[in-house]
Amino acid sequence: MNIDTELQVFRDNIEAALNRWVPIDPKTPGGLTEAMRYSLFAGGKRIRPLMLLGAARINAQLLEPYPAAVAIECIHTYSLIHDDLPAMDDSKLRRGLPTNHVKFDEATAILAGDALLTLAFEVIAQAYCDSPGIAIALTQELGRAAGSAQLVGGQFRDLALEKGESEVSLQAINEIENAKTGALFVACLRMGLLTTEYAQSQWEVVTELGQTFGQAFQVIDDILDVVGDEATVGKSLRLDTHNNKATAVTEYGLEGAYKIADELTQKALDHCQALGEGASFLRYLIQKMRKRVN
Ligand code: GRG
Repeated sequence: MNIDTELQVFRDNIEAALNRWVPIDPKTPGGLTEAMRYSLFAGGKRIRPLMLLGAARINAQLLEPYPAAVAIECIHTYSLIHDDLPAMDDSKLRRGLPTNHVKFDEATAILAGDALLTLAFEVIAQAYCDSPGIAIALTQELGRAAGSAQLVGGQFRDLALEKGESEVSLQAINEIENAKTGALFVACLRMGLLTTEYAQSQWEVVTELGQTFGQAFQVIDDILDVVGDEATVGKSLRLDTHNNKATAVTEYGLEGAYKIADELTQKALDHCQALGEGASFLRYLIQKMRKRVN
């Protein structure tokens, strides 16, 4: 199978798995189901589940990776719904559509996010219950990456910076971006590995790879915030400028930011080298993301 076909197969399977699992319980109120699925199927790139599947194909497969991929996309979508709320970024556009709270209302958006966050852990518990050791390890990875020291903690620190409650520095910004973006990227790769017969040395490599790829992804996000148009990128832009946020672009200029994105992309590709031929899909994904326009 060529790699473009493989991407399409992965994408189709991710959509089918999301359809199957969300929501897990048919007793979920109709309005809540609608709000959860509205953001989940609004046309995201599915980069995190694709990374997980990319890591899951490095070694011989032990367990089906798709439920873990569903869990990660649920967490990511919840974080976007909550990030867009008036109390946070107050964004009107996401994935090319009105944000969840604009389409429904604020309370519904909060609850849809809460339900997706909770569902992620239920999916893992249910799908991997016959392999409790792996289920626990997957839960730990996801909980850590989504929790108070990483995703939520990074968001908290970001808001504190915006409110002027803490000192802006490049180091603080890098730490926040690693927490908000990098930690989940690392978790995707580790969770993918956990569904395979992996070697400990690979665990260290994917950790470095996830961090580096997360940084590259973030710098490209900063660039798109400046050079992109909302119709193509599909979300509210110029928020960084509006919020006076220090980014790779404000610190190093556009040209400097492109150079950093290239360097980080190359570093991520170098990490893939250590994972051998099995990492060819991850290499492809990293190259594709460098050229992304949304
Ligand atoms: C509210 C707990 C909480 C966390 C919010 C993820 C996040 C933290 C904020 C989103 C804002 C942002 C610009 C984050 C950094 C980059 C990023 C995660 C972009 C969105 O991810 P994509 O590009 O989105 O993968 P799609 O829509 O393609 O899934």
